[in-house]
Amino acid sequence: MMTRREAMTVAAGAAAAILVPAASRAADEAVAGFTLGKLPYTPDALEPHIDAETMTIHHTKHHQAYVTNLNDLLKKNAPEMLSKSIEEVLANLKALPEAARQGVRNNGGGHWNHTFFWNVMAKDGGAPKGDLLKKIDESFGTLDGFKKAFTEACTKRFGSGWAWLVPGKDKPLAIVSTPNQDNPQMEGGAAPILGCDVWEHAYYLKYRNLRAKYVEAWFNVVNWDAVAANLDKAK
Ligand code: MN3
Repeated sequence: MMTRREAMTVAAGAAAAILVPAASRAADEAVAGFTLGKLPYTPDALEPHIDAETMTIHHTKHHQAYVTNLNDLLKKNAPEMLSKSIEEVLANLKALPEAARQGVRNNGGGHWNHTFFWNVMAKDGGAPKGDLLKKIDESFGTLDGFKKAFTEACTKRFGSGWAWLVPGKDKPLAIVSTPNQDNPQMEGGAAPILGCDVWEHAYYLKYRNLRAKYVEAWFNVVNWDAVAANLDKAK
């Protein structure tokens, strides 16, 4: 498939007399808004821990819906935000018209959270080591201590939401949980270094009502190198 820019270049080449001013072309492309990124692996890559059907529906239906709804809301209410980064949009929710604010929070949060989530998982995620492991030990005693506390945050989140590992204040790392598609940055907190989606759509096909079983399996596909890289970025 040809991208829009390539199509324009071809068209411009075929009819050299038609000139598209660069500025208006950029503005036109910006209006397209946010797009659904590709998964960093095939949908079946995380089997048996996360099944391909769940992954496919989660990415192409749920995540896509957040992107579509976010674009629709911004087109109607704040088109200038369509050319911003998703982080900028989420950091400026208060600047949005009130009628659109909660919708952008939900759908923009959904877009950021899922993009982040796909990238902290991998087929062979390895184990935490080096500075990351040291900080986990300092904060939670042991890796098992961390897993226990994180699982508790996942299972105690009432309804839909997320559990996050974030840079801490008293200790190097801390666990927080947020409802809906919120994330710690929305309230001015630091960017998370790991997150787990505990909406039922993330696990119900395979694990039914057993959220703790899903979280236990999910630890097998945590991409610890990505978590370590997120920790480095947070420094
Ligand atoms: Mn989800």
